[in-house]
Amino acid sequence: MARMSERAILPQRITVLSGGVGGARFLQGLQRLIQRTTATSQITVIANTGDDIWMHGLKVCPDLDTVMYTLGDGIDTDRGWGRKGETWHAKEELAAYGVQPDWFGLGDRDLATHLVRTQMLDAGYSLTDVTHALCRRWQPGVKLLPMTDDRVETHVVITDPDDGQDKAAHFQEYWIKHQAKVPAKAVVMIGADQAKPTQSVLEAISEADLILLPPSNPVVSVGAILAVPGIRDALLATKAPVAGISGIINGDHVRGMAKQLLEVISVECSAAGVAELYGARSRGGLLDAWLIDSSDSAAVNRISDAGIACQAVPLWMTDPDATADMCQAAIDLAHRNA
Ligand code: FO1
Repeated sequence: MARMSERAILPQRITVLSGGVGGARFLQGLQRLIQRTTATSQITVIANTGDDIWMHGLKVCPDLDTVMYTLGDGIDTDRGWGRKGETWHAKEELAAYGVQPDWFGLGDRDLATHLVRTQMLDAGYSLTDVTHALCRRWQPGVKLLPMTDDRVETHVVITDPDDGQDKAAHFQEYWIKHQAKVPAKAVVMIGADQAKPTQSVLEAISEADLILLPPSNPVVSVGAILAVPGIRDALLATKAPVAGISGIINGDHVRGMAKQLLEVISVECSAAGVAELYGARSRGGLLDAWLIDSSDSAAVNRISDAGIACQAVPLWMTDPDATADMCQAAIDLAHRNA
């Protein structure tokens, strides 16, 4: 652990590109770090919206809601998504009518969020405005921004186990109905090439003092954010150092389905493989610094040789203080190598 004197002071404006469960847990640790160092840093979250799905006529935004509920203390901590104290009567009633899909966990409390969001979208508000309005209730303590206000949906080309045919399934179907256990052949961000980053997103990148890539899924979470034209270029152009934290430990994802999806895009499922996917800033890529888990310390040289400053530290987000230590290590590493 670095002595106080070696510790970098926390940057003032920190921008985090986040997915859902892993990103939200990371953000809890970053908030804990700011609290315990009594810094006045401000966090802006650019959240993935590729997981979004229209469900029974309502717009559901899993990663925006998971960050909002987690930081607003409304999350069900066992599931990592959805509301604590949830009930499922509406879901049961829809199933009783034989309404499909019946595999999506639509909670009664969560339903209110989707109703408010859909009503506001129908009234002409942008997803950015809607998210801001929802956060007035939840007070997550961060500025929460969708990566774009345009429609982007991640689909996975799978071999349907029912008929052996290849088909494009919405990411949620691949993940929830099939539990990522069916063969996946491609990942496609539908609409990404026509989507635009919002002005708020571009400012959050260009005006940041530090940018963090949390241990979110590099293919469908961070990868979906990077698929929005203009965001990658903004990251290459910003003065802020970019530091990432590996979500792959000892050759496997901590949770989720990164292992399966990295295979789809032919990227090695390792801390080094993901670092090389993001690339070194000095060689046209994104990363100045990359934290890997202590168990992967043998990969430090390979990652450093790829032009990315690398350090091996404990990366298990067992509680906010452990995650805060990871964030401090990432900030120090970025600071030393900026
Ligand atoms: N994940 C599940 O594994 N099963 C579900 O039924 C489920 C429902 C759900 C509803 C709303 C929401 O915001 C998230 C939900 N998630 C569910 C999680 C979601 O699939 C993932 O969190 C992200 O899409 C991937 O990070």
